[in-house]
Amino acid sequence: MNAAIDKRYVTSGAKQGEVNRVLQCEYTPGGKGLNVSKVLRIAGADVLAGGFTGGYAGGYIEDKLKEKGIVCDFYHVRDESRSCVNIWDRETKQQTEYLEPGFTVTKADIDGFLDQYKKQVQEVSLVAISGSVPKGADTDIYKELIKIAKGDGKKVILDSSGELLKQGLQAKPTLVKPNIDEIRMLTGKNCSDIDALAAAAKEIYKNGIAYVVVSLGGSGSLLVSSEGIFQAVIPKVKAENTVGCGDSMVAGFVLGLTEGLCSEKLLKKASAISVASAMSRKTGHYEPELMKKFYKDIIINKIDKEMKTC
Ligand code: TA6
Repeated sequence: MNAAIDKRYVTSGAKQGEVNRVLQCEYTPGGKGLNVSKVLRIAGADVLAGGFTGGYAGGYIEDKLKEKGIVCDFYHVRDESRSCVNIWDRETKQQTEYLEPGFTVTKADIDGFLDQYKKQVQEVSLVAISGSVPKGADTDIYKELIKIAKGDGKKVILDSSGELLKQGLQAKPTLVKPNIDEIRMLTGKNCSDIDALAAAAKEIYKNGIAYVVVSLGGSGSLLVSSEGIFQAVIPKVKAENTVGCGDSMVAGFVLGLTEGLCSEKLLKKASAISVASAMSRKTGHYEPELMKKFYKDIIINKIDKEMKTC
């Protein structure tokens, strides 16, 4: 719902309080949902992108998406769409992000978006909901979007955080991908080791979420489903740009659920796309050849016996 222009800066020895010249910069359509959309297009999927865009920035975002063959059906507002800055400093080898909150939407904007969304849900096979929302949207908005999509018989993937995630879970999306901090917030458990993490994810699964994925960054990820608990062990790679890797993983889950893959293959596919995207300097991008290569290197361990369906 909160499209952005992602601006990737390369600096060298940038210092707070000083004038720093950017060595390289790259602009791409961003915001988690649009990174998911871009990765899906590379995989050859048909994608419809919705949410809010505004002003000249919004026009730039949509033009760039259309160049990639992504169907755009955004609700337009007058204010300018936001920018999200991702700075890679060559000297410190540090990556720093500045995420603007974006414009404020009114109740009329939300109602107009919902009318559009209800029609969009009828046209698609699966709904992926990712990232933050503009100011003015209530924290139960994702819960409402999930209810509408499920009411139309569509699978829903939710990748968000805080109250948006917590309230979204009440509508029982098909798949959620909390990180460790989010799963700690949701369950109140410390999740100090993989077994504790699996137990916490299982708790969310038992509340009616068919697939619970916990991203562990460089240590891979965990998936809990009715088929059991699986851990993906990923190869050590020299990442070029990790921004958007979680979004690439969501795109992998969209593809895998649409193909009807079993949990093991679903996690393997999503992990391979995520690792391949970390090797790309561009945000929300991966090379299919690299994904095929990594697919073979990813090990999926089943760490629990058959589980009863919830
Ligand atoms: O996950 C990476 C990223 O999508 C960046 O590309 C940047 O757009 C940011 O997250 C936006 O996050 P948000 O949750 O505000 O959509």
